[in-house]
Amino acid sequence: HTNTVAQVLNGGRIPELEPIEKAKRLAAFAAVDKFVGKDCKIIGIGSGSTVPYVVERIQSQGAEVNKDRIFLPTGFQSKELIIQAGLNLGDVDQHVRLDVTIDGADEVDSDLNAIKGGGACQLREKVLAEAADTWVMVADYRKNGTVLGENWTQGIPIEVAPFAYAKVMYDLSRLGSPIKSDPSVSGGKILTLRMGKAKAGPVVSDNGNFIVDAPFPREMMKDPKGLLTKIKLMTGVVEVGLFCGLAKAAYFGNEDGSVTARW
Ligand code: ABF
Repeated sequence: HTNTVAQVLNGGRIPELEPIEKAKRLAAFAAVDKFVGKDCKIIGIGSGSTVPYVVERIQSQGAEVNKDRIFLPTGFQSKELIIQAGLNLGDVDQHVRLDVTIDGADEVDSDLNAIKGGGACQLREKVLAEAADTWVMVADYRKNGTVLGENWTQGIPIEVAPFAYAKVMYDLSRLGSPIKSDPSVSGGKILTLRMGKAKAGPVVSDNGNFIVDAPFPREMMKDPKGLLTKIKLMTGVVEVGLFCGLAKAAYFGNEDGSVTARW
C-alpha cells in the first residue's frame, strides 16, 4: 500500500476536509487529470496548501507510471512533499525544460495574471513556470478575481537582496506604494518588510533573501505587466511575485463541489 500524501501529512489518518480544503482538492484533481498525462515525465511541483492535493492525485496514477518521472520542487516544502510521497526528486539545473508545472496562487485576475509569493517562494516558482511547456494554477474560489490586489494579499511580494531592502523600499514608495494608509489602495495596505511570526526578524526566503510586500493603487494594479517591468528594473530586486502571461489555465474549486476552469 502507498499512503496518499494527505494521509502521510495527517499521521496516517484520512482527514475530514473543510469546505475550503475540499475546493482546493477538487481544483488540484481536475488540473492533474487534464494536464498530467502518462507522457509527462518532468513535472514541477509548486508551493502552498493546494499543492499537496496535486501530489496526492499524481500518486494515485500509480507507482508504475511514476517510476519513470522526475519531480522538481519550487521550494523546501514541495521538496519534502516529493520525498515523502516517494517520488523521484530532481532539480532545474538537471532539467531546464519541464512538461508541466502545477502551482498555487494568491490572487488570479481575469487575464490569468497572478500574485504569488505568499509563501516567499516566487523566485523558484517563476523559474519552474517559465521552464515548463505548460503552467497551470490551482486554487479555491477565493483566489478567482478580476483585478489583482483587491483582497487577500498584503501587496505584491518582492524578493530582495537583504542589504538592499531599504533602497528597494524607497524605490517602491517613489513608484507609488504607500508608506501610510491611502484610500486609492485596497484595504489601506502599506509597504512592508515581511517579518517572521514572532516579529523578531525578517522572513528569509529559501534563497537567503528578504521579502517586501508592496501594495499599489487600484489604477496601477490594472496593468500588472507594466508594474512588473518597472519593479523588476529596480536594482536589488531578485524577483517579483507578479506572474503575467505565463498560465495556460487556472482551476478553481467551488463551494458547491464544481470546478471553474479558465484559460
Ligand atoms: C504558493 O503558495 C504561492 O505562490 C502562493 O503564495 C501560495 C498559494 O497557497 P495556497 O495554495 O495555500 O493558497 O503557490
